[in-house]
Amino acid sequence: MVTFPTNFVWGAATSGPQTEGNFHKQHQNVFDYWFATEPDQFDQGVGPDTASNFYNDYEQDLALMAQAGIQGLRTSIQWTRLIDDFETASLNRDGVAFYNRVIDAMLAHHITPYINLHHFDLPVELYDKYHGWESKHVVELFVKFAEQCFKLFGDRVDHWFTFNEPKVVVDGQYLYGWHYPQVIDGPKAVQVAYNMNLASAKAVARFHEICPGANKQIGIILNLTPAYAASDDPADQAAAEFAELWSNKLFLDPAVLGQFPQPLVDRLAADGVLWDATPQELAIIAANPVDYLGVNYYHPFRVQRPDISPKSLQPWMPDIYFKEYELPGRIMNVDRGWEIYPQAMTDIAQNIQENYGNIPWLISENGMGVAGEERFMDEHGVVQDDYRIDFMKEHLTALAKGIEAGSNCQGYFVWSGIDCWSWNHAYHNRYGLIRDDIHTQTKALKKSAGWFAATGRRNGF
Ligand code: BGP
Repeated sequence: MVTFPTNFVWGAATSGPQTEGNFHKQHQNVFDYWFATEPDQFDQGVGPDTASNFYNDYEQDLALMAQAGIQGLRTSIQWTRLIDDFETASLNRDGVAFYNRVIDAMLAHHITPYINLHHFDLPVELYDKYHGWESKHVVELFVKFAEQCFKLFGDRVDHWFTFNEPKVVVDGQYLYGWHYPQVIDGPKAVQVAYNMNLASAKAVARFHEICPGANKQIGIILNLTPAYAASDDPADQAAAEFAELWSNKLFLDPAVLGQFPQPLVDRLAADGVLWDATPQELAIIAANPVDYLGVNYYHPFRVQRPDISPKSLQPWMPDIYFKEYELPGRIMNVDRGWEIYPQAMTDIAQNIQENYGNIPWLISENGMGVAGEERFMDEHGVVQDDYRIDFMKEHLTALAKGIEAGSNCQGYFVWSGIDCWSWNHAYHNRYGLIRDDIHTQTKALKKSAGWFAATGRRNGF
């Protein structure tokens, strides 16, 4: 049997923009705007405008999650729902009432809230006016929004996160164009990374002032993916070293250790693209490490030497130092196009234990997205998702090894509780323990929900 420590939290993760729907929302975030202006690139017609209808269905959805044994729910507050005026952070009454209802309903269902403040969902207005995360003014506006959240909900919410996967904002919105506003600019992406680190540290500082108390904690959610080198060849090793700095340590080091990794700073400075930082800001980052970490893990990062020379790519892009490749013979989640490699769970656990002071952490996302799940429905309409159960078992087994070795992992949050909207793939791949029929908005437990509940009760499998 694979067992977990007492008090290990069996949870689920989701986000506001991917579940709520736009109902009564005053402002658009970048994804609302993108979907409204370019709907053709998303299939199935259902977008963040409707999503999984959580705004209307939250009571029923939370009841189903409780049945699925979900003890903690990580979701997010949408900046564009809670706030009316971004400059003053004045409150939107309907937004305040909605999040109050949701948090109270979670507590009534004995589901512990874990609240995140930013899940890729920059208000589009702040991009139009200030170029979003490129601007330090937006850092200040984010902190004002965070303060409102802490004041409004800090009495009932003990566990907070500043950002979900800020590296995906850097990559998706400012470097490779996967996400709106599709800025493709290496030096700007470097500044965005710095500004988001600064915003996180400033929010951490305000949190501790507004919500003192040993039971109150705030962290950041990072998609930590060990960079595995293609070979022992020094060129591949150097590529993996840079990839590790750029993809993981860029956020992990400032958040936990209070400083940026020096080799990365040196490299960016030598390339003439180092961020604009002041000593005062660096002191804020140094003084405000997170209390705990959320780690999202889906797939490994396989890297090899780049096939372009550093001088050939102008303007600067990080890709001059490494190239992602596909490991021959790897096992794939074909629908999502991601390699399945559970061993990384053990490696991540070990890294946090050995290099980051064994800070408390949890898996804040892990899961399997599968297309066409109707294929696996039995005669009672229950999706027989044994593949998802196997995926969770394999990853949990690898995680348990890291915990046995002493890593301070305190929970596993599956992505996701209920099928939800995805940034580039809409409802194509389904991740939920609970199915959402997006045409009727009826929700039903999948087989994996029963397995998850039983695993939580036994604290293992
Ligand atoms: C993570 C995001 C989630 C979720 C998940 C699954 O990066 O934090 O919001 O979307 O990935 O990925 P996708 O939706 O792209 O299949």
